[in-house]
Amino acid sequence: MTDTTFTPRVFSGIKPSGGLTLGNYLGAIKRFVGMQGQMETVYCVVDLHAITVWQDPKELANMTREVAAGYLAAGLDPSSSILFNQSQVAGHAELGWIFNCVARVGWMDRMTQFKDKAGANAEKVSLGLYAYPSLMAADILLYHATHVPVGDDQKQHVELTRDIAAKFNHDFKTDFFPITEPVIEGPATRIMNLRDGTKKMSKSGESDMERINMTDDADKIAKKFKKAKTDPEPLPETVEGLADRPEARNLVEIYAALDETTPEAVIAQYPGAGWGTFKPALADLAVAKLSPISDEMARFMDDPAEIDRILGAGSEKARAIAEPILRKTYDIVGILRS
Ligand code: AQP
Repeated sequence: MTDTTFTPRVFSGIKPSGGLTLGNYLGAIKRFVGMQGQMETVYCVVDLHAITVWQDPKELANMTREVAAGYLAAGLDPSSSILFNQSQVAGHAELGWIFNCVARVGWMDRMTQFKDKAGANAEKVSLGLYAYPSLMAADILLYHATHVPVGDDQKQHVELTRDIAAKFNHDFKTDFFPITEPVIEGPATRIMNLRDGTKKMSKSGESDMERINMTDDADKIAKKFKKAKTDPEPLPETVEGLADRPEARNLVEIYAALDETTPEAVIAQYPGAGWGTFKPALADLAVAKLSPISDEMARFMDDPAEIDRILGAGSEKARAIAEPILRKTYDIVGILRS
């Protein structure tokens, strides 16, 4: 056994599989930016994950830039965090293959996100979609990341990462990989679909009306919240009254996350309010918080060469951390390199 201590390091990523949503912002980006400066932070645009489902080759590079623009516009500072796109650091795919040989088929069969995404079509989806959590483990462990901020939907994948690290360490009698901690906290760990409060808000959901996009203008945001599904009851007097009301709870949690407060404080501010009062207030708050970010995103997107430069420089810094970890992994596995 080697005595290894791990530098505290954050890793997380977002797929460029569509435009960023309010769920990505509140559940991920805003929290990523909040961890900047507290420890070393490595943030990625995970383009190899995006291609597990069909992506138009004419759009993919631009979607990758748009996610990078979202990070930057929300306050990610490339001089204090490493920002890059996954495919520019080949070690992700290399370590992903080694982890495909560590992870067990039975573990992958339990991944609920695969079941949700593949649905009745499981025979026809790509092998990449099935293996994606093992590549995600590689993304994290290639940097020996100790902390992974994610939304609630990714909890099972971070647990799988821990299982892969533990099995690798056990099989090769080492303690080379850390047992990473998921960081899932705050009022916005699972923002729900505006038309169905039992489903997660997703980039790739069927209807544009079910999500707020980071690039939506004020009119669109107001219209989407106005049309958001709710039950007929007004807001309750206390937060316990939201228990069996998924759509109402979702709108209150969105308000709380945008306003950096708690659902309790939101209910205390709007006790018994009707939707005709609460929805416009929520729309105004969302516009006030999101429009400076979407303006900034547009400014970054006007200069794609600058985004490419930032991602290229970030990739170099990422490779400097990843390469020794990958080399050592090959040595542990016993792979010949001349
Ligand atoms: N609705 C959400 N609420 C809170 N957090 C969310 N995240 C995604 N949706 C929500 C968090 O955003 C990060 C990046 O996710 P991703 O883009 O890599 O993958 P995803 O979770 O599969 O996101 P989508 O929007 O649902 O993408 P598609 O539709 O393409 O599959 C993660 O930390 C995630 O938890």
